[in-house]
Amino acid sequence: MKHLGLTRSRHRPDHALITPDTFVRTRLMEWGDAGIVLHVSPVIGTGARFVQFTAELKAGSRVQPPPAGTQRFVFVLEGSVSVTVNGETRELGEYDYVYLPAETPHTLDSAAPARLSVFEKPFQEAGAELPTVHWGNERQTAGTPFEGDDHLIARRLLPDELAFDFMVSTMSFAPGASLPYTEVHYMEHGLLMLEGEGLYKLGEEYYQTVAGDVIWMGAHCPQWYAALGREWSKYLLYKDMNRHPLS
Ligand code: UGY
Ligand code: MN
Repeated sequence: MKHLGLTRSRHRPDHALITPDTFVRTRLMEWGDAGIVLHVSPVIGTGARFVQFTAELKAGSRVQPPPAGTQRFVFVLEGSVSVTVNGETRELGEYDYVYLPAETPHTLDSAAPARLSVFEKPFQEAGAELPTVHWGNERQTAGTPFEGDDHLIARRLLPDELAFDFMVSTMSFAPGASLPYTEVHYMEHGLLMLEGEGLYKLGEEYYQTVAGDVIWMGAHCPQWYAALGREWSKYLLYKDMNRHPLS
């Protein structure tokens, strides 16, 4: 039915579902020859306060830091990338990630094609504590039952510290598990469906959601998810945190 222009993608003032059949590539100065699919930015819906994109690196791509004042979080979806920061180089593979604070000189280099999920946000300073570089692997990160449900596991990929003004986590759902209630909150989300499938309620609408889909949830967008199918489903989730709305 592609020839009729049908798609599951939807763009609403307070949320968006963006499915891979509608991805369009561009380039960004800092990302050199990498293909960039910009999913979420200040121009989406009524506007986002962060940026989410997928970066498709080629063999030999070299990446420079984001614009001044911007933090970067990089999660490896496929392939590997070497990250050099503070005089140290680490090779990141699948589900490895790194958080790079604002004003931190660094480079990313790929010897072979790689696919990365990236979140970037202007840093909101508050107090003397500054966040520092943070590395990890999602699969080696301890999970906790979300609101007491051991069929719904949350993994925080960044330290739960006030110095950080956003969090990236994963949420893993057993088939049939769901968020305990429809959430409505000030904080925004950027989401990448990593594994499995389910039903996402955004505002008043229910969307079939599968691995590869991207979702943006604006401030106060009612949100609920239930996992379908026979496998666990998992999504990567950005959320702003720890800052006064008027600061
Ligand atoms: O904690 C959260 O905001 C998270 N449970 N939201 C979500 O999964 N949509
Ligand atoms: Mn939420």
